[in-house]
Amino acid sequence: MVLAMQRRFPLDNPVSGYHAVFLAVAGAPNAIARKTIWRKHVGRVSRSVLIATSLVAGLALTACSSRYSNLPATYKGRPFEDSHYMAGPQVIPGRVQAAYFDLGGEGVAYHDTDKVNHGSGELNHQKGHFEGIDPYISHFREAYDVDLSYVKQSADLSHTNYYTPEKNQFYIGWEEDNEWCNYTVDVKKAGTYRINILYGNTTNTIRFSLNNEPACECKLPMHTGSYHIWNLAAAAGRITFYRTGIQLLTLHYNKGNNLAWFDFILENAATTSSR
Ligand SMILES: [Ca+2]
Repeated sequence: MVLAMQRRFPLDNPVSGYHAVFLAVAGAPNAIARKTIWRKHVGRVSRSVLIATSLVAGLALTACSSRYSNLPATYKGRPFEDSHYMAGPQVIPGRVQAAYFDLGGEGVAYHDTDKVNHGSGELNHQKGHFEGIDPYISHFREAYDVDLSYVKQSADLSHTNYYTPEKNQFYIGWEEDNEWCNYTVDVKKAGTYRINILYGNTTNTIRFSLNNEPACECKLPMHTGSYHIWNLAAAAGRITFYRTGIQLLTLHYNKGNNLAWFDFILENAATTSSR
């Protein structure tokens, strides 16, 4: 239990750091050892402050660990976060951003065919693709294998779209068959949802699995004529979340599209739900 929590919340986190010190002090063989550990890691703070802080930290860690207990036991990924996005798991009902796939790397949070990020890490370093744009946007997650870019005035908004995306909207592209991305999501209402998808280019079928079980097939209904001509696939598919709480949603996709976001719209709420 403790090891599992420490893996999920590394020791550079002050909350888990205090908790780890508390555990070390509690496990020390004698008073001298306890005092040494205490002073080494915490300094000359009062024992009551240390105990109170550690108890709070322990309770917080237990609550977080419990919150994530619905994820498949073997899953080692965690929700996306960075210096700009700190909202935690994406919420359903609501919009799941394709580019906010989980942290954890190849084979854990995603599968991508090659090690290059052909958008943020390649195309967007070329002239005409980054000037005047916040580097956070033009080079978003460029160190990741999953190929990402953003909606540009020149490429995406200088013509008529079937559905106009927002400027600077992130999307995943350069897709290949059998690639996938994981999203740790927070389902607030159990029930059946329809999924609207913002996409570009070809007709296609994409799939979602839920907690590693097949859950939904979505149809992208028409060829838009270009990766940069965008369309809304309304009610592209339907998915049922049988319970509320933190769950693992996996997007399985194929060659031929840009994918920006997925709107999960509740159609029929479940009469009962459980965590
Ligand atoms: Ca790639």
